[in-house]
Amino acid sequence: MIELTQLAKKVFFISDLHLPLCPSGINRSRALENKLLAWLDYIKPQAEALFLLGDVFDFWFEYKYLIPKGAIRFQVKLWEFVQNKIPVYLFLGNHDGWSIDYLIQECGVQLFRKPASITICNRKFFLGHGDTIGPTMGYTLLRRLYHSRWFQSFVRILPPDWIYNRVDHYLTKKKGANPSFFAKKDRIFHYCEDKIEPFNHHDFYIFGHTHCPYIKALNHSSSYCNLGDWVFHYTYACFDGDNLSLLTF
Ligand SMILES: [Mn+2]
Repeated sequence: MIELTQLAKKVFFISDLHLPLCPSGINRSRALENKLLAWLDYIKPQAEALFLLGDVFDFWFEYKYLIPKGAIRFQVKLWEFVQNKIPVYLFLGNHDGWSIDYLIQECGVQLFRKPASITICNRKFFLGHGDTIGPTMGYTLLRRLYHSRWFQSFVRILPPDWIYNRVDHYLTKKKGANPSFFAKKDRIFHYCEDKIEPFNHHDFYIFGHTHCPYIKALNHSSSYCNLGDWVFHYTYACFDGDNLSLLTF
Protein backbone atom coordinates (compact mmCIF):
# COMPACT_ATOMS: atom_id res chain seq x y z
CA MET A 1 0.00 0.00 0.00
CA ILE A 2 1.19 3.50 -0.86
CA GLU A 3 0.63 6.19 1.78
CA LEU A 4 0.98 9.88 1.00
CA THR A 5 3.46 10.92 3.66
CA GLN A 6 3.27 14.69 3.32
CA LEU A 7 0.29 16.91 2.58
CA ALA A 8 1.83 18.33 -0.59
CA LYS A 9 2.61 14.91 -2.05
CA LYS A 10 0.70 13.31 -4.89
CA VAL A 11 0.70 10.19 -7.03
CA PHE A 12 1.10 10.65 -10.77
CA PHE A 13 -0.05 8.46 -13.66
CA ILE A 14 0.99 8.66 -17.30
CA SER A 15 0.86 6.31 -20.29
CA ASP A 16 1.35 5.94 -24.03
CA LEU A 17 4.38 8.17 -24.32
CA HIS A 18 5.41 6.16 -27.39
CA LEU A 19 9.02 7.32 -27.16
CA PRO A 20 10.34 6.40 -30.59
CA LEU A 21 13.50 4.32 -30.63
CA CYS A 22 13.32 3.59 -34.35
CA PRO A 23 15.17 5.39 -37.17
CA SER A 24 12.38 7.70 -38.44
CA GLY A 25 11.43 8.83 -34.95
CA ILE A 26 14.75 10.31 -33.85
CA ASN A 27 13.69 13.97 -34.22
CA ARG A 28 10.36 13.47 -32.54
CA SER A 29 12.13 11.48 -29.85
CA ARG A 30 14.36 14.43 -28.87
CA ALA A 31 11.49 16.90 -28.64
CA LEU A 32 9.28 14.45 -26.76
CA GLU A 33 12.06 13.45 -24.40
CA ASN A 34 12.76 17.12 -23.59
CA LYS A 35 9.09 17.71 -22.85
CA LEU A 36 8.94 14.60 -20.68
CA LEU A 37 12.06 15.60 -18.74
CA ALA A 38 10.49 19.03 -18.10
CA TRP A 39 7.33 17.32 -16.84
CA LEU A 40 9.29 14.92 -14.61
CA ASP A 41 11.24 17.86 -13.13
CA TYR A 42 7.94 19.67 -12.55
CA ILE A 43 6.26 16.78 -10.71
CA LYS A 44 9.33 15.57 -8.81
CA PRO A 45 9.00 17.89 -5.75
CA GLN A 46 5.32 16.91 -5.34
CA ALA A 47 5.55 13.22 -6.25
CA GLU A 48 5.12 10.34 -3.81
CA ALA A 49 5.05 7.75 -6.61
CA LEU A 50 4.96 7.57 -10.38
CA PHE A 51 2.96 5.06 -12.40
CA LEU A 52 3.81 4.48 -16.07
CA LEU A 53 0.88 2.58 -17.56
CA GLY A 54 2.42 1.11 -20.69
CA ASP A 55 3.52 1.94 -24.22
CA VAL A 56 6.28 4.06 -22.74
CA PHE A 57 8.39 3.17 -25.77
CA ASP A 58 7.05 2.97 -29.30
CA PHE A 59 8.76 -0.38 -29.71
CA TRP A 60 10.91 -2.07 -27.12
CA PHE A 61 12.26 -5.53 -27.87
CA GLU A 62 14.92 -6.42 -25.34
CA TYR A 63 17.67 -8.93 -26.10
CA LYS A 64 19.78 -10.86 -23.65
CA TYR A 65 22.75 -8.49 -24.09
CA LEU A 66 21.26 -5.61 -26.11
CA ILE A 67 18.64 -2.92 -25.61
CA PRO A 68 17.16 -0.44 -28.10
CA LYS A 69 19.08 2.79 -28.69
CA GLY A 70 17.68 6.13 -27.43
CA ALA A 71 15.69 7.83 -24.62
CA ILE A 72 18.61 7.37 -22.24
CA ARG A 73 18.08 10.69 -20.42
CA PHE A 74 14.52 9.61 -19.70
CA GLN A 75 15.83 6.34 -18.27
CA VAL A 76 18.33 8.21 -16.09
CA LYS A 77 15.51 10.45 -14.81
CA LEU A 78 13.53 7.37 -13.75
CA TRP A 79 16.60 6.15 -11.88
CA GLU A 80 16.85 9.60 -10.25
CA PHE A 81 13.23 9.32 -9.04
CA VAL A 82 13.94 5.92 -7.51
CA GLN A 83 17.15 7.25 -5.89
CA ASN A 84 15.06 10.07 -4.37
CA LYS A 85 12.69 7.50 -2.86
CA ILE A 86 9.94 8.13 -5.40
CA PRO A 87 9.04 4.62 -6.55
CA VAL A 88 8.35 4.16 -10.27
CA TYR A 89 5.88 1.44 -11.25
CA LEU A 90 5.93 0.33 -14.86
CA PHE A 91 3.02 -1.62 -16.36
CA LEU A 92 3.95 -3.04 -19.75
CA GLY A 93 1.86 -2.18 -22.79
CA ASN A 94 1.42 -3.79 -26.18
CA HIS A 95 4.34 -1.81 -27.66
CA ASP A 96 6.88 -2.52 -24.91
CA GLY A 97 5.75 -5.91 -23.63
CA TRP A 98 9.04 -7.61 -24.54
CA SER A 99 10.96 -6.09 -21.64
CA ILE A 100 13.05 -8.56 -19.68
CA ASP A 101 14.84 -7.05 -16.70
CA TYR A 102 16.97 -4.15 -18.00
CA LEU A 103 14.61 -1.42 -16.73
CA ILE A 104 14.40 -3.15 -13.35
CA GLN A 105 18.18 -3.51 -13.03
CA GLU A 106 19.26 -0.14 -14.47
CA CYS A 107 16.40 2.24 -13.60
CA GLY A 108 15.10 0.51 -10.47
CA VAL A 109 11.50 0.47 -11.69
CA GLN A 110 9.02 -2.11 -10.43
CA LEU A 111 7.62 -4.02 -13.36
CA PHE A 112 4.03 -5.27 -13.78
CA ARG A 113 3.21 -7.57 -16.68
CA LYS A 114 -0.56 -7.48 -16.14
CA PRO A 115 -3.16 -5.19 -14.55
CA ALA A 116 -3.20 -5.04 -10.75
CA SER A 117 -5.24 -3.81 -7.80
CA ILE A 118 -3.24 -1.35 -5.72
CA THR A 119 -4.25 0.52 -2.57
CA ILE A 120 -3.21 4.15 -2.34
CA CYS A 121 -4.23 6.10 0.77
CA ASN A 122 -6.97 3.61 1.61
CA ARG A 123 -8.48 3.91 -1.87
CA LYS A 124 -8.55 0.93 -4.18
CA PHE A 125 -7.15 1.42 -7.71
CA PHE A 126 -7.29 -0.98 -10.62
CA LEU A 127 -4.40 -0.15 -12.94
CA GLY A 128 -2.95 -1.43 -16.18
CA HIS A 129 -2.25 -0.61 -19.79
CA GLY A 130 -5.63 -1.87 -20.98
CA ASP A 131 -4.91 -3.94 -24.07
CA THR A 132 -5.69 -7.17 -22.18
CA ILE A 133 -8.95 -5.82 -20.70
CA GLY A 134 -11.95 -6.99 -22.73
CA PRO A 135 -9.97 -7.65 -25.93
CA THR A 136 -11.31 -9.21 -29.13
CA MET A 137 -10.57 -12.90 -29.76
CA GLY A 138 -8.31 -11.89 -32.67
CA TYR A 139 -6.21 -9.66 -30.44
CA THR A 140 -5.96 -12.31 -27.72
CA LEU A 141 -4.62 -14.86 -30.20
CA LEU A 142 -2.19 -12.37 -31.75
CA ARG A 143 -0.90 -11.39 -28.32
CA ARG A 144 -0.46 -15.02 -27.36
CA LEU A 145 1.58 -15.55 -30.54
CA TYR A 146 3.76 -12.44 -29.98
CA HIS A 147 4.51 -13.50 -26.43
CA SER A 148 5.08 -17.18 -27.17
CA ARG A 149 8.52 -18.55 -26.49
CA TRP A 150 9.09 -19.88 -30.01
CA PHE A 151 8.07 -16.59 -31.68
CA GLN A 152 10.44 -14.62 -29.45
CA SER A 153 13.27 -17.09 -30.07
CA PHE A 154 12.65 -16.71 -33.80
CA VAL A 155 12.77 -12.87 -33.62
CA ARG A 156 16.02 -13.09 -31.65
CA ILE A 157 17.84 -14.86 -34.48
CA LEU A 158 16.92 -12.11 -37.00
CA PRO A 159 19.26 -9.08 -37.33
CA PRO A 160 18.12 -6.40 -34.81
CA ASP A 161 18.70 -3.52 -37.29
CA TRP A 162 16.42 -5.23 -39.79
CA ILE A 163 13.72 -5.85 -37.16
CA TYR A 164 13.79 -2.21 -36.02
CA ASN A 165 13.61 -0.95 -39.60
CA ARG A 166 10.61 -3.15 -40.40
CA VAL A 167 8.76 -2.20 -37.23
CA ASP A 168 9.53 1.48 -37.85
CA HIS A 169 8.10 1.20 -41.34
CA TYR A 170 4.97 -0.50 -40.02
CA LEU A 171 4.41 1.94 -37.14
CA THR A 172 4.91 5.00 -39.38
CA LYS A 173 2.32 3.66 -41.83
CA LYS A 174 -0.11 2.84 -39.02
CA LYS A 175 0.17 6.31 -37.48
CA GLY A 176 -0.66 8.00 -40.77
CA ALA A 177 -3.65 5.72 -41.30
CA ASN A 178 -5.96 6.15 -38.33
CA PRO A 179 -4.83 7.84 -35.14
CA SER A 180 -8.02 7.46 -33.06
CA PHE A 181 -9.85 4.34 -34.10
CA PHE A 182 -10.53 3.52 -30.43
CA ALA A 183 -12.53 6.71 -29.90
CA LYS A 184 -15.94 5.24 -30.79
CA LYS A 185 -16.22 2.62 -28.07
CA ASP A 186 -14.00 2.16 -25.08
CA ARG A 187 -13.98 -1.59 -24.40
CA ILE A 188 -11.92 -1.08 -21.25
CA PHE A 189 -14.55 1.19 -19.66
CA HIS A 190 -17.37 -1.27 -20.38
CA TYR A 191 -15.34 -4.24 -19.13
CA CYS A 192 -14.60 -2.46 -15.85
CA GLU A 193 -18.25 -1.43 -15.51
CA ASP A 194 -19.77 -4.85 -16.28
CA LYS A 195 -17.14 -7.45 -15.37
CA ILE A 196 -15.04 -6.06 -12.53
CA GLU A 197 -16.87 -3.41 -10.50
CA PRO A 198 -20.03 -5.48 -9.71
CA PHE A 199 -17.85 -8.21 -8.13
CA ASN A 200 -14.82 -6.35 -6.84
CA HIS A 201 -15.24 -2.67 -6.00
CA HIS A 202 -12.47 -0.21 -6.83
CA ASP A 203 -12.57 3.53 -6.26
CA PHE A 204 -10.58 4.28 -9.39
CA TYR A 205 -9.87 2.49 -12.66
CA ILE A 206 -6.94 3.96 -14.59
CA PHE A 207 -5.79 2.77 -18.02
CA GLY A 208 -4.11 3.92 -21.20
CA HIS A 209 -4.06 2.18 -24.59
CA THR A 210 -6.97 4.02 -26.27
CA HIS A 211 -5.14 7.40 -26.40
CA CYS A 212 -8.45 9.18 -25.61
CA PRO A 213 -8.16 11.12 -22.35
CA TYR A 214 -11.27 11.34 -20.15
CA ILE A 215 -12.63 10.72 -16.67
CA LYS A 216 -16.12 9.30 -16.24
CA ALA A 217 -18.10 7.96 -13.27
CA LEU A 218 -18.70 4.19 -13.35
CA ASN A 219 -21.24 4.56 -10.54
CA HIS A 220 -21.74 6.82 -7.49
CA SER A 221 -18.53 5.59 -5.81
CA SER A 222 -16.08 4.77 -8.55
CA SER A 223 -14.54 6.51 -11.55
CA TYR A 224 -12.76 5.48 -14.71
CA CYS A 225 -9.88 7.46 -16.17
CA ASN A 226 -8.15 7.01 -19.47
CA LEU A 227 -4.81 8.77 -19.49
CA GLY A 228 -4.73 9.79 -23.16
CA ASP A 229 -1.23 9.93 -24.62
CA TRP A 230 1.91 11.96 -25.32
CA VAL A 231 1.47 11.70 -29.06
CA PHE A 232 -1.34 14.27 -29.39
CA HIS A 233 -2.66 15.12 -25.91
CA TYR A 234 0.22 15.39 -23.38
CA THR A 235 -2.13 14.37 -20.56
CA TYR A 236 -1.53 12.81 -17.13
CA ALA A 237 -3.49 12.08 -13.98
CA CYS A 238 -2.77 13.15 -10.43
CA PHE A 239 -4.18 11.73 -7.17
CA ASP A 240 -3.91 13.97 -4.12
CA GLY A 241 -5.17 11.46 -1.55
CA ASP A 242 -8.80 12.39 -2.20
CA ASN A 243 -9.43 13.34 -5.80
CA LEU A 244 -8.13 12.19 -9.13
CA SER A 245 -7.63 14.86 -11.79
CA LEU A 246 -6.75 14.59 -15.46
CA LEU A 247 -4.38 17.39 -16.48
CA THR A 248 -2.47 18.57 -19.54
CA PHE A 249 1.19 19.60 -19.56
MN1 LIG B 1 -0.44 3.14 -27.12
